[in-house]
Amino acid sequence: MKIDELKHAGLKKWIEEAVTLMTPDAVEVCDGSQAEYDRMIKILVDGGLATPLKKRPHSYLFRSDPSDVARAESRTFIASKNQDDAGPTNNWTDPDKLKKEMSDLYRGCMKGRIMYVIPFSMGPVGSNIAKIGVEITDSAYVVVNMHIMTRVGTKVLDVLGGDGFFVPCYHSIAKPLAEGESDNGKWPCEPDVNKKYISHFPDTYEIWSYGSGYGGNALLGKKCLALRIASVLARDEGWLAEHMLILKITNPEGKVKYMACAFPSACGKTNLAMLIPTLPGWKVETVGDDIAWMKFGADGQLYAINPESGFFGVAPGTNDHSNYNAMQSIRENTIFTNCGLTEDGDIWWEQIGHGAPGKEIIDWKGRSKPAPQDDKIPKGEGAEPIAHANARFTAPARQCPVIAAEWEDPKGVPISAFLFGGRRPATVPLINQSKNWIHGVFMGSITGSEITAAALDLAAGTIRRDPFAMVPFCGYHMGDYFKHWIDLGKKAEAEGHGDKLPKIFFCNWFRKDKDDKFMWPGYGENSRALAWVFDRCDGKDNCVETPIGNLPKPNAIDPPEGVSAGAMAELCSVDIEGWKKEIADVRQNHYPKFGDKLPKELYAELDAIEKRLNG
Ligand code: SAT
Ligand code: MN
Repeated sequence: MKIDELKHAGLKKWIEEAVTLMTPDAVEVCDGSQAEYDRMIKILVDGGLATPLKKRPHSYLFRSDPSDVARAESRTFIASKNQDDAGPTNNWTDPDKLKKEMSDLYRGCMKGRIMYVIPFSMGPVGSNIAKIGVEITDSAYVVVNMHIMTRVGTKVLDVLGGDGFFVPCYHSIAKPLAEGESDNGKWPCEPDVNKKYISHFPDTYEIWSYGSGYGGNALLGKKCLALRIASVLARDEGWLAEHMLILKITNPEGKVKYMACAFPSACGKTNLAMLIPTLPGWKVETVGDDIAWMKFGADGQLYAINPESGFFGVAPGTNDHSNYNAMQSIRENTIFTNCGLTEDGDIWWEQIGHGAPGKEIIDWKGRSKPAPQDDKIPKGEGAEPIAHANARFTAPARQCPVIAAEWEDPKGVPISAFLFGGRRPATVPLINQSKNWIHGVFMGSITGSEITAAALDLAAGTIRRDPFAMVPFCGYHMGDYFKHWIDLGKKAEAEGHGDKLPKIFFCNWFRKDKDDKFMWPGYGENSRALAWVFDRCDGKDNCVETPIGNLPKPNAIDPPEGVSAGAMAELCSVDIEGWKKEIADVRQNHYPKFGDKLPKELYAELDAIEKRLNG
C-alpha cells in the first residue's frame, strides 16, 4: 500500500513528516500478510542477518550487536511536561529539549533504507479494550517480530478508519547506508549505548526510539506502548495496563476462573503462565504471559485481554521441565535471537536440558566453540555462555499447546484474582490473601525480590522493591499509580460492585530453609497454591486470619512430595519478627521514595499491620 491510499489524514501527515525528516529511499505500508513476512525474512537471510534453522520449520536465528542485547533502562526516558509526573523511578527529561535533540539525530537516519510503516493492534482487532499503534521503522527484523507479537496490517487500518486514535511510534536503528553499502551480516544499530534513546511523551502519547534494534527497545508495541504509554492512558481513562500474565484455571468439577499475576523479572512468569498442574484433575491454560489490559464491564466485573499475540521469552533456562509448553510453542515459525547454533542446524542454550550435539557450536557472538557436553552455565574466570543470558525466542501465542480457547475473545476474560510475588528466601509465606482491596494494593506496592549476590551498591539480603513489577514500565509517578489502584477499588465499591473486585494474593515460591535449600519445589507444584486461591475466590472456608492476611488453614494445602508437614506449616505461617523488619524497611527505605504522592491509605495500612503484629 502507498501512503496516498491511506484514509487517515493525521496518519498520512505524520508519516510524511517522518519521511521528510528521515529521508528513506522508499516507504512501505505493511499489510500483515504471510507473503510480506516471507519477503522480509528473505531480505534478512540474503543480507546475512538471519540463519534458517534446519531443525525447525520456518525458524531463524539472529545475532545482535554486543551493545544491543537488552532493554536500555538508563536510556529510557519519560519526558512529561511536568518533571514531577515522571516520579522517582523514571529518567525524566524535558520533552521539547528531547524532541529537538532526537530530531537532529533522526535527520537523514534512514538514508539508503526502506521505511516500513507498521499499523498494529494491541489486543484483538476491534476489541474495545484494544488500542492501535503505528510504528515506523527501518528494520525488517522489527517488522517480522511485530508480525508475531502484535496484530499487523490492513485490518488494523480498517478499524482505525479516517479519524481513529493511534499511538505514533518512531523507530530507527540509526544506521543509514551509503550508496552501494549493505549490512553485510552485521546487526545494524548505534553501538554507543549513550546514543540510544527509548523516549516516551506521556502528555501526547508518543514514542520515539533511536539506535537499538533489540526487543523492548525496538518492538514498540510491547513495553513502550502496552505498558509505559498504556499505563498513562489507563490512568486517564480509568482502566489498568499491567505487567501481568493471565492464566485460566479449571478445577476438577469443570469450574473456570482467570487470574492475573505480577512478578519482577527472573521469577518464572512465563513458566507460571504455562504451568502443568501436578494436582490431579486441575487444568491451567494460558491467556497471556507478560501483559494484561483490564477494563470494568457494565456488570462491574473486571475483564482482561492479552494485548500481545506472541511470546518474547527468555531462552536460557527454558527446557522441558521448567516449561514444556514453551518448548512446544517454539518448534516452528519462531525467531531466535542470540542463541547458540548447533552443527545440525538447531538452536541451543544453557539449561536447555541436554548438551549440544556434534563437536562444535557457534556462540551468540558468531564464534566457533567446542560443543558443551552438558547444559550448565559455565563458571569461573573468563567463562562465557554460548547463548546470551537475555537470548530470546519470538513465537506465535497460538502455537502454545495450552493456549486458552478464549485468549482472543475481544471482550476479555473476567479476572477473579490478582497474585503478586517475588523471590523472597525469608519472611513471605507461600500464599497469603489480602484482607481487602487496599491491603492488596499495599501488597502490590511492596513486591520485590531479595538480592542474592552483593550487587553494585546494594548488600546481599537487601530487598529490591519492584512495586507491582511495574518499576521499569510505569509511565508516570508511581505514587499516583498506587492512588489509581486505590481509586479504582473505591469506585467499584461506591458503585455497589465491591464484591466483584478481584481478590488479591501475595505469593512466594522461593522460600529457603536454614541450609539455604528451597523449601518449595515450584513449577507444576505451584498449582497447589493456585487451587487454594481458586477456592478462596469461591468463598471456601480454608483460611486463618493473621496479622499479615489470610493464610491457608493447616492441611488446606496438601504438601507436594519432598515437603514435610513441618516445612509446609512453616511455609504457611507468620514470621512475626521478620514481618516487623519488613514493615520497618518499607517505612524507612521504600515508601519515602514516593514523597507526598504516596497515598495516605498505604501508610495507614502499614500502621495497621504493625499494630496487629505488636498486638
Ligand atoms: O525486551 S523486552 O522489554 O521486550 C523484554 C523484557 O526485557 O522484559
Ligand atoms: Mn515482562
